Amino acid sequence: MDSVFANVVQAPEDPILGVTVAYNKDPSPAKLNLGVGAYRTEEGKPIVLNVVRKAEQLLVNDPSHLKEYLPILGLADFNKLTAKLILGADSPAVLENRIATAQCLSGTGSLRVGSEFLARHYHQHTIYIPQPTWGNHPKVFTSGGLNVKSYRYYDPTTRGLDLQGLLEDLNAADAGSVVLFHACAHNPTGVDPTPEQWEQIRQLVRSKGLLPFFDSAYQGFASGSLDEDAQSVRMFVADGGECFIAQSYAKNMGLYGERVGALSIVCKAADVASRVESQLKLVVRPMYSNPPIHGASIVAKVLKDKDLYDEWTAELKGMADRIISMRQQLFDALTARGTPGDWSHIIKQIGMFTFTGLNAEQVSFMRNEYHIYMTSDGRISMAGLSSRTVPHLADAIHAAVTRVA
Ligand code: PGU
Repeated sequence: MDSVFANVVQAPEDPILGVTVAYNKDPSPAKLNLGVGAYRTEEGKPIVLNVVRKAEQLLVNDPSHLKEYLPILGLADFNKLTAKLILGADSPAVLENRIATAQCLSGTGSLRVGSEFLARHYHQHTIYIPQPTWGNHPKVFTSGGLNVKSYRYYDPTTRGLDLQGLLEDLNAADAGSVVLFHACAHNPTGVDPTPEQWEQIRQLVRSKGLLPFFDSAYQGFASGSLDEDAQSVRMFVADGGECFIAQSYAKNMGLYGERVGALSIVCKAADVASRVESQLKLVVRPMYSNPPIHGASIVAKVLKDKDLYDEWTAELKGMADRIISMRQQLFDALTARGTPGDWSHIIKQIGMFTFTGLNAEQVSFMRNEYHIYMTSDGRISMAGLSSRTVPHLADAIHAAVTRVA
């Protein structure tokens, strides 16, 4: 008897996580995984932050720390502190209790819960996402019940922001549309608007009555400063208008597998926020009932304790600085090899990734000949690179550019 699933077709691997699957199968000792955005040390190893180890030790030693179910929207302390982290402790929205926050399954889960909430309670079901963007965005929002459209963002000829295109597209968007922005360190391009450009965008968004949805997956990872990387979001919240924010602690606290993040909905009034919060519970309860306790407890410990917080920001700055130094080293290595083309975007781009401009053929050449793995759009994770591996990558890029059209 045939299986009742005999007609199920083989699905393709995920464009980002599938790179790791292919990398793991490669027996070459020279292999290098620059696909997934996950931090590696100078030794090329994953890392658990010291401050996270300390917080975990404190939790283990605390007999009052239990494994009970959390409330539907998660750990209350965690939610308060997480909203403060992105908005600033002195934010009027925080002080006036105008924020509904749900602890969610990292950044992805926060985006998904936000999407489901919008599909149920917001009159406009269209969300505009930048072109290009993180590959999972269209899938999350479509699965979450929204219609996805895109706005121009990146200009490949200048390797910079297409501000004109962005403003034109948002100006032409249907009234009330939701607009997704990367709070900082745009993935995959590494191109962020300047503060002046953000201000222009903000004015257009508000004058058209669009609803901003910020994806903040890299706070502190771009500049090394948590406050600086939150400026775009704070600018939009300062005008008193409403917005959605999805936050992740995957990168900035290295809690990837703990799946810890939050969705905050900033409202115009406290009573609205409280009703919104009540409805968020109805979204979450049938999806996963309530979020996991461990990761959120770590984060709450770190954010509550001044010493732990200071230690965290120092470790975070260390990671951001190492990535920035990798940019310089790769740029210098290509310059030393006389690799054809202008590579200054490597040092200009912001955050975890360099959007190299390498095409899909060059990417597959580098995989086949050099065992270097990256996403097919030519994005490389600078955090996966180290001083030891820069020459290998520079050799591979040089060969790809000179030998593959
Ligand atoms: N939003 C953006 C812009 C991201 O880049 C990522 C992760 C997320 C959200 C989701 O992160 P969480 O782990 O759910 O908090 N992007 C990385 C990690 C791999 C992946 O695709 O999930 C990346 O390499 O693009």
